[in-house]
Amino acid sequence: MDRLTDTALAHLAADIERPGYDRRAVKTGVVHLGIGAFHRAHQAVWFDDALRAGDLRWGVLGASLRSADVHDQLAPQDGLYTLLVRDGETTAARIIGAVQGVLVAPRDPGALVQALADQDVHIVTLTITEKGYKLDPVTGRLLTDDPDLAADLQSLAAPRTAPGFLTAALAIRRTRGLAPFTAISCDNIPENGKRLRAAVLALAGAHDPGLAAWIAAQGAFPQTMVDRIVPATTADDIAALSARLRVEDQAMVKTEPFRQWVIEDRFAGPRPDFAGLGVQLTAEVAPWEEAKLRLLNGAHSAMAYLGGLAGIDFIHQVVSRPDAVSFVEALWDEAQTTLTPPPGLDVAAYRRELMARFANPALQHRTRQIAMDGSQKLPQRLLATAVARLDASQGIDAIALGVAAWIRWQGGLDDAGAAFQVDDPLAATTAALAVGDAAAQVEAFMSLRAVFPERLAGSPEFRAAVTAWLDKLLSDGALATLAQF
Ligand code: NAI
Ligand code: CS2
Repeated sequence: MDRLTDTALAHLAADIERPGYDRRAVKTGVVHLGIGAFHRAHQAVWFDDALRAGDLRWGVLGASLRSADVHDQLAPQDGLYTLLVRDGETTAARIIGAVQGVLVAPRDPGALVQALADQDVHIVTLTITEKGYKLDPVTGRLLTDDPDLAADLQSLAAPRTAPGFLTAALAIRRTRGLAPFTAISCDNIPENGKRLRAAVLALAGAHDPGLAAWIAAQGAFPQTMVDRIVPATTADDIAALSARLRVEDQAMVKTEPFRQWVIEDRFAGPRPDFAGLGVQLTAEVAPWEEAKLRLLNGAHSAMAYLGGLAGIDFIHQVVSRPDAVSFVEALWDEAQTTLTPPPGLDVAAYRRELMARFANPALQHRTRQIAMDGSQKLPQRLLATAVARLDASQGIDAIALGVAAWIRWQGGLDDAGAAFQVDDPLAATTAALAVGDAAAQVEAFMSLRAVFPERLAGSPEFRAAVTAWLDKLLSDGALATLAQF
């Protein structure tokens, strides 16, 4: 079957939305690092909206810092792909034209550095997953013993890490008398802008204190909150779409109708008319970010481990169980008291909307996908809430069950005894801790300072609650434990 290309666009069925602007006239104004599914269903769609509105400065050059997969999917398709928006029975299809090409950084690091240094590039967005920042998840400090980061600290001639690429390109921009770009982290990490800025300043400072001072004074690393559920695409998704399009699209992404992007209003240069496109610009992102991480993502992670242990494949199947819904509501009751909701966020309505989003059966969002990289996710999703609750002398029962399920997951065996691979940068370490009875495991895990802060490790109440739930999970399994909750 032919591939989706610029020439194929004219032959698509009338109900498929098309870019509608002259793609040849589009300039590259954005470089995106980590062009996975989420970027293609979120930021790239807003840049596509800007292009459709007639501002042709915002084409996107994608880059992969690791594999060539997305390059190989998009290159034969002129960068085109389909955004499928699924809601129950309905599926809307829109072809996104914003992506102009994909660089594979390990093949040619210099090409990515030069692209980032281009005078027309004003914005750099990043979705490199939590682990791509090379930061300690608890303290946010640079992992200087990471081999790639150590290499970038030595030399930026051929960068390997995202902070390394940004720093190398900013050095060239400074030499050329260009303004820095605005670097927007779109990963689910707390204080994402501050952390990215700190990583870049640390690297720049190691090479050239003058460069670090220039970036500190003129650069912009706004905080952001990003939200849209984007499950990984499957081979079945591609086959079904190809039958509908009559051309093959290997780069398609599927998502839900909901989308939200809150950006701190701090830019180093030009930007699209974000506000006109429905992006929220604000002085204070933290309250939005905390609400999203602790409510949406906290529930997601807890459901991923409990559901995954019980052999439940998808999130909508988890929330089809009344006991799981009660558990999520209890978790949200605990999280809610720790929030300072921003003006404009009605938490009760937000919770109702989240539950409906989780229940969307057309999304097919795998518990296994969300379970990935838990060591990087737990601190901001569940543990920060636990700290705030304990500081306020409040209970942590539901959070403790979520944490116990994560610990149980590290053993790599589900409740039916089936083995699975724990996909996490700390998997080897956590596997060695997940031995013995509940008390022994909790004792061992509490010394894992990359995940559990002193405040929790030293809390008898936290330890006791996690141990009690882990004991139940080990003896009765996740479903029976949820039923007793
Ligand atoms: P994906 O698996 O499709 O893409 C991940 C991207 O990150 C790939 O480009 C990969 O090469 C890159 N990456 C992975 N490890 C890296 C490393 N160590 N260094 C540099 N790059 C690395 O995943 P997806 O769905 O695009 O999600 C990526 C991130 O986007 C998530 O981790 C999360 O922080 C954020 N996000 C995702 C949402 C979703 O529903 N999928 C929604 C909100 C945020
Ligand atoms: C999920 C998120 O994979 C995960 O860990 O919790 O990617 C979630 O889908 C998004 O944050 C929704 O915005």
